[in-house]
Amino acid sequence: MRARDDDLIEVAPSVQAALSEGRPVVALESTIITHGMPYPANLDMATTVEGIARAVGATPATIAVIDGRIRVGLGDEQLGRLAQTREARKASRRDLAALVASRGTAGTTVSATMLIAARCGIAVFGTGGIGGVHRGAEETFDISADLIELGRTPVAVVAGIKSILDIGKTLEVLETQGVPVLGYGTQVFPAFYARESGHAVDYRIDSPRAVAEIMHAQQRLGIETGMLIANPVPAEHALPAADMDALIADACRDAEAAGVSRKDVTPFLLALVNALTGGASLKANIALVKSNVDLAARIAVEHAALNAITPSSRAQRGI
Ligand code: PSU
Ligand code: MN
Repeated sequence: MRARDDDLIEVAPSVQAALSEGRPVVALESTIITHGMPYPANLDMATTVEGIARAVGATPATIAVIDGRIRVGLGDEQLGRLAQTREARKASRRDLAALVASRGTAGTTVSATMLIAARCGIAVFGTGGIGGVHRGAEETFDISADLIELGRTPVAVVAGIKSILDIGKTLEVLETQGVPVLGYGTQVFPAFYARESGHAVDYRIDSPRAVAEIMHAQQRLGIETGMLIANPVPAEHALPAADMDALIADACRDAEAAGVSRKDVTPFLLALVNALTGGASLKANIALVKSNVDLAARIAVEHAALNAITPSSRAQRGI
C-alpha cells in the first residue's frame, strides 16, 4: 500500500515532496508530546526538534492520529492541539485501526510511528526513549511493543532506553528480535540520564555515514528489521547515576502500590521521576531528544545520498 494513495494516511505536502524527490526525511513521534512531557515544555520541544531537523537539511515528519486520520507531518495548529489536549490517547501498533475507525485522536508511540513511517518510505526516526522491558517484567510481563516493532519494521531509530526500564533485559529482547544495537561514539550502551550503563553495544559507529551504510547493507540483504542507535546524553546534561537509580526504584514501587499497569506505566513513571527530580529529568530528556533528532536528521541526509548513488535500491523499495 502506498501512503500517498491511501486516504487513511495524510502525508503533508512538504513531506510528500521530499519523499518523491528522494530528499532526506526524519520521522518524529507524538506520544512524547501527549504523554511524555508536560505542557508547554512538550510543545516547545516538538517545534524545536522540527527546526533542528530542517537545520541539517532533513524534512521533519511528526506523526500522530488526529480525528481518525493518520497524519505524517503536522501543522502548527495540530501540534498545539496535541500538546494541550487531555483527550489524546496513546497509540501503539495495535491501537491504530480502532482509532481510525472511531475517529480518535492519539499520540503515536515508537511502534506506531515506525509502522507508519515505513509505510510512507521514511527510513530514519529520532526520539528520546523507546519503550522496553520494565523492571519486574518476570512477574508483570510488561514488555513494550516497541521492541517487537523494531524486530519487524525496517526503520533506524535514534533513541535511548530510560533507566525506568531494565536495560539489560531490554537489550536481551532486542537481541532475540534480531535488532542491531549501535553505539554512537561509544562501545558502552548509554543509560538515559547517564552516559554509561555498564552494558556493551554490538557495534560502535562514529559517523552518520557509517550508520547509513549499515542501513543500506541491511536493505540490500532484504533484512526487514529496524535498528537502534544509542547516543549518549550530552555530558553537561547527564544526571548522577546512583541518585537516579534510587529515585527510580522508589517510583517503580509507587507505580506498583498505585496499581498502575499496561500502557499507563511509562507515562506514570516519567511524570513521577520528573516531579521527584524537581524537573531535572525533563531537562535531560529534552537535551537528549534534541541531540537524537539532530543525529537522526544527519543519518537521513547520508542515507538519502547513498540511495541517490544506487537508485535501484530506491526502486526496489517502491519509493
Ligand atoms: N520513553 C521515554 N519517553 C517517552 C516514551 C518512552 O523516555 O515519551 C514513550 C514513547 O512514545 C514510547 C512509549 O514508544 O512511551 C512506550 O510506551 P510503553 O512502555 O507503554 O510501550
Ligand atoms: Mn508496557
